[in-house]
Amino acid sequence: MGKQTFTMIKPDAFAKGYTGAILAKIQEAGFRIVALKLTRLTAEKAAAFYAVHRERPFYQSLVEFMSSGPVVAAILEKDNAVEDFRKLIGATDPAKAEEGTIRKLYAESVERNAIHGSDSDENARIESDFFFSALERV
Ligand code: IDP
Repeated sequence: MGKQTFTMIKPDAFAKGYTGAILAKIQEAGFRIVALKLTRLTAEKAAAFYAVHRERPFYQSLVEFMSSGPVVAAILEKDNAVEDFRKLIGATDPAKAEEGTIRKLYAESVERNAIHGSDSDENARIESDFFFSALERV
Protein backbone atom coordinates (compact mmCIF):
# COMPACT_ATOMS: atom_id res chain seq x y z
CA MET A 1 0.00 0.00 0.00
CA GLY A 2 1.67 3.22 -1.12
CA LYS A 3 1.33 6.14 1.24
CA GLN A 4 1.73 8.94 -1.28
CA THR A 5 0.21 10.08 -4.54
CA PHE A 6 0.65 13.07 -6.81
CA THR A 7 -2.14 15.35 -8.02
CA MET A 8 -2.53 18.41 -10.20
CA ILE A 9 -5.55 20.71 -10.43
CA LYS A 10 -5.69 21.32 -14.19
CA PRO A 11 -6.00 24.73 -15.93
CA ASP A 12 -9.79 24.44 -16.45
CA ALA A 13 -10.56 23.96 -12.74
CA PHE A 14 -8.00 26.54 -11.60
CA ALA A 15 -9.39 29.16 -14.04
CA LYS A 16 -12.92 28.59 -12.74
CA GLY A 17 -11.87 29.14 -9.13
CA TYR A 18 -12.39 25.56 -7.94
CA THR A 19 -8.97 25.19 -6.27
CA GLY A 20 -10.18 25.89 -2.72
CA ALA A 21 -13.20 23.59 -2.97
CA ILE A 22 -11.13 20.78 -4.49
CA LEU A 23 -8.37 21.03 -1.84
CA ALA A 24 -11.05 21.03 0.89
CA LYS A 25 -12.60 17.88 -0.56
CA ILE A 26 -9.18 16.19 -0.73
CA GLN A 27 -8.45 17.01 2.93
CA GLU A 28 -11.95 15.97 4.06
CA ALA A 29 -11.28 12.59 2.41
CA GLY A 30 -8.33 12.10 4.76
CA PHE A 31 -5.36 13.07 2.60
CA ARG A 32 -2.56 15.12 4.16
CA ILE A 33 -0.93 17.72 1.89
CA VAL A 34 2.85 17.25 2.06
CA ALA A 35 3.78 19.54 -0.85
CA LEU A 36 1.81 22.23 -2.73
CA LYS A 37 2.53 24.80 -5.45
CA LEU A 38 0.87 27.06 -8.01
CA THR A 39 2.85 26.86 -11.23
CA ARG A 40 2.49 26.83 -14.97
CA LEU A 41 3.70 24.17 -17.40
CA THR A 42 5.47 25.15 -20.59
CA ALA A 43 4.38 23.15 -23.65
CA GLU A 44 7.69 21.25 -23.38
CA LYS A 45 7.05 20.33 -19.73
CA ALA A 46 3.45 19.30 -20.46
CA ALA A 47 4.66 17.16 -23.38
CA ALA A 48 7.20 15.47 -21.09
CA PHE A 49 4.66 14.90 -18.30
CA TYR A 50 2.25 13.17 -20.73
CA ALA A 51 4.93 11.52 -22.93
CA VAL A 52 3.32 8.10 -22.38
CA HIS A 53 0.37 9.37 -24.49
CA ARG A 54 2.47 10.79 -27.37
CA GLU A 55 1.01 8.37 -29.95
CA ARG A 56 -2.61 9.11 -28.96
CA PRO A 57 -4.75 11.35 -31.20
CA PHE A 58 -5.51 13.73 -28.32
CA TYR A 59 -1.84 14.31 -27.33
CA GLN A 60 -1.24 17.68 -29.05
CA SER A 61 -4.53 19.09 -27.80
CA LEU A 62 -3.80 17.79 -24.28
CA VAL A 63 -0.36 19.45 -24.28
CA GLU A 64 -1.88 22.77 -25.41
CA PHE A 65 -4.59 22.57 -22.77
CA MET A 66 -2.19 21.66 -19.96
CA SER A 67 0.10 24.58 -20.80
CA SER A 68 -2.76 27.08 -21.31
CA GLY A 69 -2.86 28.38 -17.73
CA PRO A 70 -1.76 27.83 -14.13
CA VAL A 71 -2.00 24.45 -12.40
CA VAL A 72 -1.85 23.53 -8.72
CA ALA A 73 0.43 20.57 -8.02
CA ALA A 74 0.46 18.62 -4.76
CA ILE A 75 1.81 15.51 -3.07
CA LEU A 76 -0.77 13.78 -0.87
CA GLU A 77 -0.29 11.24 1.91
CA LYS A 78 -2.73 8.58 3.13
CA ASP A 79 -2.77 4.79 3.43
CA ASN A 80 -3.56 3.29 0.01
CA ALA A 81 -3.14 6.80 -1.44
CA VAL A 82 -3.00 6.01 -5.18
CA GLU A 83 -6.09 3.79 -5.29
CA ASP A 84 -8.16 5.85 -2.84
CA PHE A 85 -7.36 9.07 -4.70
CA ARG A 86 -8.33 7.59 -8.08
CA LYS A 87 -11.70 6.70 -6.48
CA LEU A 88 -12.09 10.25 -5.14
CA ILE A 89 -11.46 11.86 -8.54
CA GLY A 90 -13.62 9.45 -10.57
CA ALA A 91 -13.47 8.25 -14.18
CA THR A 92 -11.40 10.09 -16.83
CA ASP A 93 -14.61 11.06 -18.65
CA PRO A 94 -16.76 13.08 -16.22
CA ALA A 95 -19.90 11.81 -17.95
CA LYS A 96 -18.93 8.36 -16.63
CA ALA A 97 -17.71 9.50 -13.20
CA GLU A 98 -19.66 8.54 -10.09
CA GLU A 99 -21.76 11.08 -8.20
CA GLY A 100 -19.75 13.03 -5.62
CA THR A 101 -16.39 12.51 -7.33
CA ILE A 102 -14.23 15.54 -8.09
CA ARG A 103 -14.51 15.05 -11.85
CA LYS A 104 -18.30 14.62 -11.67
CA LEU A 105 -18.53 17.87 -9.69
CA TYR A 106 -15.96 20.03 -11.47
CA ALA A 107 -14.86 18.61 -14.86
CA GLU A 108 -16.05 19.87 -18.26
CA SER A 109 -15.07 17.09 -20.64
CA VAL A 110 -12.83 14.05 -21.07
CA GLU A 111 -9.91 16.38 -21.83
CA ARG A 112 -10.72 19.30 -19.52
CA ASN A 113 -11.33 17.00 -16.60
CA ALA A 114 -10.29 19.21 -13.66
CA ILE A 115 -7.70 17.04 -11.96
CA HIS A 116 -4.89 14.51 -12.36
CA GLY A 117 -4.16 11.57 -10.07
CA SER A 118 -1.21 9.17 -10.39
CA ASP A 119 -2.13 5.66 -11.56
CA SER A 120 0.61 3.70 -9.73
CA ASP A 121 3.07 4.07 -6.84
CA GLU A 122 5.93 4.27 -9.33
CA ASN A 123 4.28 7.06 -11.34
CA ALA A 124 3.40 8.88 -8.09
CA ARG A 125 7.12 8.99 -7.30
CA ILE A 126 8.15 10.02 -10.83
CA GLU A 127 5.48 12.75 -11.03
CA SER A 128 6.23 14.08 -7.52
CA ASP A 129 9.93 14.36 -8.43
CA PHE A 130 8.98 16.12 -11.70
CA PHE A 131 7.41 19.00 -9.72
CA PHE A 132 9.01 19.08 -6.26
CA SER A 133 12.50 19.15 -4.77
CA ALA A 134 13.19 17.51 -1.40
CA LEU A 135 13.12 20.92 0.34
CA GLU A 136 9.58 21.57 -0.89
CA ARG A 137 8.12 18.58 1.00
CA VAL A 138 7.10 18.64 4.65
P1 IDP B 1 -6.40 9.64 -16.30
O1 IDP B 1 -6.00 11.10 -16.16
O2 IDP B 1 -7.81 9.40 -15.80
O3 IDP B 1 -5.39 8.69 -15.71
P2 IDP B 1 -5.39 8.98 -18.96
O4 IDP B 1 -5.97 7.92 -19.85
O5 IDP B 1 -4.05 8.70 -18.34
O6 IDP B 1 -6.49 9.33 -17.87
O7 IDP B 1 -5.29 10.30 -19.84
C1 IDP B 1 -4.54 11.41 -19.43
C2 IDP B 1 -5.34 12.66 -19.70
O8 IDP B 1 -5.48 12.80 -21.12
C3 IDP B 1 -6.77 12.66 -19.17
O9 IDP B 1 -6.87 12.99 -17.81
C4 IDP B 1 -7.44 13.67 -20.07
O10 IDP B 1 -7.14 15.02 -19.69
C5 IDP B 1 -6.76 13.38 -21.42
N1 IDP B 1 -7.53 12.40 -22.21
C6 IDP B 1 -7.65 11.06 -21.99
N2 IDP B 1 -8.43 10.48 -22.92
C7 IDP B 1 -8.81 11.48 -23.75
C8 IDP B 1 -9.64 11.52 -24.94
O11 IDP B 1 -10.19 10.50 -25.39
N3 IDP B 1 -9.81 12.74 -25.52
C9 IDP B 1 -9.23 13.88 -25.05
N4 IDP B 1 -8.45 13.88 -23.95
C10 IDP B 1 -8.25 12.70 -23.31
